[in-house]
Amino acid sequence: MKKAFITGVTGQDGSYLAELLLSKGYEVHGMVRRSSSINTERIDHLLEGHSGDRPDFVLHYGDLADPGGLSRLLHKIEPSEVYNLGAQSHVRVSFDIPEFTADVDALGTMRLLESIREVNPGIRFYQASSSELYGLVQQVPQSEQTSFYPRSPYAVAKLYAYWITVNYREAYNLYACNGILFNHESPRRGKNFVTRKITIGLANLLNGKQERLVLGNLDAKRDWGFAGDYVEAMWLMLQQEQPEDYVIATGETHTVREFCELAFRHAGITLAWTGEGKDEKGIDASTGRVLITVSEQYLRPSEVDLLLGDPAKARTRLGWEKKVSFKELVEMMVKSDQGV
Ligand code: NDP
Ligand code: GDR
Repeated sequence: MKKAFITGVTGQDGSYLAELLLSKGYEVHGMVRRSSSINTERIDHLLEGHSGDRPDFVLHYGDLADPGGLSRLLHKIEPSEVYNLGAQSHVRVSFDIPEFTADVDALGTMRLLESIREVNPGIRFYQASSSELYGLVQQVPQSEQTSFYPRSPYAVAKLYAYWITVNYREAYNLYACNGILFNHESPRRGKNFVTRKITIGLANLLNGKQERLVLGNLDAKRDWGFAGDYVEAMWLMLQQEQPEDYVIATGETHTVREFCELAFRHAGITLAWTGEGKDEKGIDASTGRVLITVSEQYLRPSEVDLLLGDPAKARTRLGWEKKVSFKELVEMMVKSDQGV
């Protein structure tokens, strides 16, 4: 039986990856951070009916800031594959906690690679790299050949993690891969990322729990896919003959404004826009009610304006294709937050 170790198992991607690997017959070990309130809601369903004890799905306390603990876990678990999904993953928040972000996202990756080198260099390693590496737009669509220009403490930390993964592959011959994943969303997306904020906000507006949805930059363009599709690519990257880096994206880009329009349309509301910049408002075209406003508090000191990925290498080499379209993704999230 293959054994996998996942950092960030309590996050959006960790939960989908754990499901995928369990369905493939893996023994899955997940690392959980200690927190004052229980943080396993995305994976609790995997433990249901097992009296909290499932032999093929085991959780361990640990933290990417704690190198001794990482080594002890690798010794104890003896995994054949390690997926490093753990991170302070919010770009806006990284401007508020840059050192913590660098410690966990950059040095945490190096600590895990060091543990692999020390415990078992035969372990296959996946690093959760990000389209945020591209940052300031230099070329579209962005591919494995596009140069990087990170625009946030998060992206700079992920740049270190990207290169330390490449370096350990070249220096120590580790099977280590970067998945350069573009934004991917789901009903399990963290509530303060823009897509989920919109679909939850819409549900709250409809049932009267919220007056307005307050957003930041409506013009940012993102290549949004479905997280369930993207974890398959992570697994595929570790099943190849040679370790390589791959872009995973849909090849389509949409503005935050378009995401709002589509989400509200699913609820029968046609949005119209009035005003400009911070005075812009999204109104219900049939009633004139203001539903969306803009606040500077959600703008970033430096923004990434346009992300659009070219997944050609993943398609030809991994046989990977997205299954869920943008429209289906928005509908899935809207329905889920409305309890439909
Ligand atoms: P989430 O924010 O949903 O999950 C992040 C996970 O990391 C959580 O399990 C969190 O634990 C854990 N974590 C945070 N700090 C630490 C730490 N110090 N030690 C160990 N674990 C920690 O992110 P996603 O699932 O969306 O993303 C997974 C990874 O992929 C991240 O590295 C992210 O940066 C990267 N990525 C994500 C993309 C996306 O669009 N979703 C695109 C490209 C890259 P807790 O639950 O306790 O907070
Ligand atoms: P991103 O995702 O920064 O791309 O990082 P996020 O959903 O936070 O922002 C996407 C775009 O929407 C704009 N925006 C807002 N964003 C948030 N969070 N809240 C708002 O109110 C709002 N209004 C407008 C942002 O300015 C931005 O342009 C995600 C994370 O998952 C990273 O970990 C990952 O590496 C990248 O995707 C790829």
